[in-house]
Amino acid sequence: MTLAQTLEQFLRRGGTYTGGLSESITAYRQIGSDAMISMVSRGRKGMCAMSEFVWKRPIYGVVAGAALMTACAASPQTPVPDVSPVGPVGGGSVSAVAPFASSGNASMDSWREDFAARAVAGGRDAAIVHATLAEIKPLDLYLGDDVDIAKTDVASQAEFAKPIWDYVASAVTSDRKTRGAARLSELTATFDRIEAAYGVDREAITAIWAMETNLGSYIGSFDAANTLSNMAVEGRRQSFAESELLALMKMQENGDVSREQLTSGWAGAMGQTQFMPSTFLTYAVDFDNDGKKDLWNSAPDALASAANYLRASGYQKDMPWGIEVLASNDFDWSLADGEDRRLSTWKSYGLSPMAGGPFEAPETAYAELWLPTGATGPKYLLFKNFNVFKTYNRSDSYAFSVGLLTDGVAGKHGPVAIWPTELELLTRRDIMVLQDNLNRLGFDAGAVDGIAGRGTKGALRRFQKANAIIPADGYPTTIALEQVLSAD
Ligand SMILES: [Ca+2]
Repeated sequence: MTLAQTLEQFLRRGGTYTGGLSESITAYRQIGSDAMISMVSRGRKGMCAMSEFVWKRPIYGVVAGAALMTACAASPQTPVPDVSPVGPVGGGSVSAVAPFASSGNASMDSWREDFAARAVAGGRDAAIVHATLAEIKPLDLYLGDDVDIAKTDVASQAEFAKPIWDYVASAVTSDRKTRGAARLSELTATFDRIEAAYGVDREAITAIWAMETNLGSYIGSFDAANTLSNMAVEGRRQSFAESELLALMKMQENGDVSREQLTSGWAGAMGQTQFMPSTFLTYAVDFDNDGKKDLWNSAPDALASAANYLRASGYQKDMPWGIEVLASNDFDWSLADGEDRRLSTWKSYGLSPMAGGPFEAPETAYAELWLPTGATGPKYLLFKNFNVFKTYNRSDSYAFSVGLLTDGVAGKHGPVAIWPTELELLTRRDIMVLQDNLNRLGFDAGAVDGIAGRGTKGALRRFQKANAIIPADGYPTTIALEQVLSAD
């Protein structure tokens, strides 16, 4: 189950993020440990603006909010078509939208009056604008009372990041592999057509399907228009939410969907492969030829649409996403620096496939060396398809899990190397201290945010290299923190 799904199940059982500490603790218990890894793995660059919203919450809310961050990146994000209002079209009147009944929230009501007028001025159909926005209601998730309470000192909270091996264990389950393999064989004819049409490997599509909605078994029960309206009123992602609402209106104008069927996850991602409305407009296809682009009920439509999106993101058929590698004990781990090098170069440095035999990729292919837990855990060469997975969700842990599921549904299981579960993990406060001191020493770790993303790991790696510390793997352990603290 993905974080968004866990969160949504919690909400459906009557939970709330905003009703006070005890309920927030409930949220923490149910989703907290799943959530933190995304904060650690994603880094500043990949965090969506929603994170600013959750960072203001008390610590348990912050932990719960981390799931929001995950899910706000949990759907295709690029490219976003231009669906902004472009000014009056055809002399249409901005007062053409029928009056709305109050939503019960004054801010929501005034935003809706204004936005509906702008939507119609931009050329949207007044009746569809009205139908889209008529039933919106404030959700605690976005507009609850405690959004601005507790100017939280996140740093003071001794929360541990969830290690990547726990994330992988919950995402890459034997159940998902088994059911994914079964669905692959049931849908052989469909996948034959999809591969021929889009050039995307069926195992990768199935892995995305498994990660997003458990193979279509969990597609979300929010109303997309309502959740996006709440996001707009909350304000921090207003222009994004409004663009998506306009796309939602265009979907209806195009006759692709009816107002009633627009269910989504809590952040507005829809259907079995979790498309945002703008992504739907650009990439959704009617692959079963019934006249409807039905990503909710038609697996062929949803899977072909995902393949269409992955192709546009640069997917390379019959190429690996990643290959687990072996290296000698004296290997220079500082080469795990995010740089792409040719496979022939990596071979000349002594890397070989963990599974034995030759690398199943061309010598000229580019890959980066990735050490999810530093020098003592599994190590991977990551190829372009890994970054294509990240266009669905920018988290390394997410893309890694998609990759492992891609292999898993084909009967290949990894990683082979043992996770270093004995390593002492840093608290979020520790990571902030680490970042602050790396910055002080002139190794740019970026913002001091308690999240050990690629920027922080890169700074630590450069510090280790400059101080002849071996291994220079950039992995933030308690030992590494002590070394940084004792440096002048
Ligand atoms: Ca269809």
